Amino acid sequence: MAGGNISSEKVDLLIYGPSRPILENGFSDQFVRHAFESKHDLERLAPAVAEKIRGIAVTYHSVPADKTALARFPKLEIVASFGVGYDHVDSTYAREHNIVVTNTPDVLTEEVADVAMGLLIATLREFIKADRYLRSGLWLTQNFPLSVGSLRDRKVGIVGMGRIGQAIGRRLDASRVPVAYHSRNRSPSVSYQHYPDLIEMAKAVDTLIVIVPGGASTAKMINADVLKALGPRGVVINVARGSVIDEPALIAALKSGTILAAGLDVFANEPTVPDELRTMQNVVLLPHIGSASVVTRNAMDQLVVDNLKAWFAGKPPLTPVPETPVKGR
Ligand code: NAP
Ligand code: 8YV
Repeated sequence: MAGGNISSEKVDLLIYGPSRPILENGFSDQFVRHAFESKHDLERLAPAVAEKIRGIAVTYHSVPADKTALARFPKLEIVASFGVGYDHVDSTYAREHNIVVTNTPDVLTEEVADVAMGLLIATLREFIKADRYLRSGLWLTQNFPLSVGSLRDRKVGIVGMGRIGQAIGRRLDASRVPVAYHSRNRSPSVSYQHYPDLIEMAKAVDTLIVIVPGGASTAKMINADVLKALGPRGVVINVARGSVIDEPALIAALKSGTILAAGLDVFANEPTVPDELRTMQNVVLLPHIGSASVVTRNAMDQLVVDNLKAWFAGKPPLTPVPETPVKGR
């Protein structure tokens, strides 16, 4: 990747997606900010301004930094994306055009692992139903029914044993729950049983926690065959991307009793969630809040700003994605 110019000249930046205080106040007056909330808004960007843009902050996963969007900016050097997942950024186009892409790994790992663990327990022990039960006054007449699900008799298969998968594993270890995992490569960082074949793992466990990146290589990997292999005690927790699950197959499996329950933080067509899921009793649904605390989202925003500042100070970006490595700045 080519380096940004180290000079005192002004740098035009595009803030693409919702803006927030750290993105507004974190840049010195060396930077000229242009803010556009959505792809639709971007169409209003004057070509004379587009020609000056050298850096983009993509501030939410719902704004696609696809080829059409990126191709508007002939002088683009860096796309600093908010979030560790960057399946909404065309990193292949970026690599081919000498544009570096950065994401925000690590700063959200423990937060997302907390949510995965909370979602697992809430799903198994039916916290949401129990809360509704109490509020409705039903507790005054009889105790809440015992939950069929429990963490105590489970074996969890983690799908994806990267940064967040390992943090989820640590939480399951502390809870004394046996763990196995599926990924394409064995991880040298863990000693859990590795299953290169997802169906084989689904047969061997009764719970899947899904935490792989989105994109073509993981699209609909949790399909009807995997759900059938998981079996009638099966529970699926998805904190990865909606694209990773075949959503109609999941709905059918939940309806027919092919699996027991699901806890979902992500959906195929966010923020629209199928009515069938919204009316089911054996699911817990969260509006993509894996990293959504003030402290963690601020750390993610700060890393977006720091990547851009490092680049335009002539230094290597802090967290380039593997597709666009930066060497020797
Ligand atoms: P990471 O460190 O890059 O780990 C990714 C893991 O997935 C690795 O173990 C990788 O192993 C595995 N993997 C990748 N492609 C695979 C494939 N085709 N089949 C099987 N395994 C595959 O990423 P991370 O930091 O843990 O984050 C993981 C993902 O979580 C992000 O990309 C994002 O989509 C999602 N996420 C969601 C939220 C939320 O709010 N719900 C928050 C943060 C992150 P191999 O390469 O060996 O296969
Ligand atoms: C963010 C996420 O909510 O980091 C990710 O991959 O999914 C979440 O932390 C999302 O990226 C916001 O755009």
